[in-house]
Amino acid sequence: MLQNVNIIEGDFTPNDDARYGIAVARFNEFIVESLLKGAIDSLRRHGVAAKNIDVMRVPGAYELPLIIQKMAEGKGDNKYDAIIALGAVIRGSTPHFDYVAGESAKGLSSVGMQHSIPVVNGIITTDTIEQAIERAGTKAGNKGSEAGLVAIEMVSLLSKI
Ligand code: INI
Repeated sequence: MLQNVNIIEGDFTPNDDARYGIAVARFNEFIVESLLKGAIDSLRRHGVAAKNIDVMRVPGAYELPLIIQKMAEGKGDNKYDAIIALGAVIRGSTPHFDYVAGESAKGLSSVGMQHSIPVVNGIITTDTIEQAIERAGTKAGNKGSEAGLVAIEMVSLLSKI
């Protein structure tokens, strides 16, 4: 069925010029620092030079969309080909979980669409701290590493269309 069609997809071949921004929330730092390590590790292992990765820190996940919007507006040397948002919103420790989680996810997708740039959602939302630990480099992998891979694939795909 797929014979003779043109399939266009991204790959993980490094693009020497691509620049990646990572915006990281400090809230739940213990978890989020593992996501950050994972994201940087993914990018570096796939050939992205350290000088092409910028990390910006914000207080909490709720602040991520604004800083990512500023990053997406960057031009020249401050232009990013993809931006990764990293944070951890844990229901157990916040009464306004739904608000913080919902608003940050909505904000990220709106910036991505507005600027036609991949904004990768690496904000984990869990019921418990244990689940967050599982997604930050233990049983359930590292969502930061996955976000790094998604960013590379999307930069590659966008360069082909
Ligand atoms: N920010 C998070 O990144 N994760 C959380 O779990 C969280 N909790 O628990 O409330 C959280 N709150 C802070 C929020 O992101 C803002 O920094 C704050 O509301 C100030 O705007």
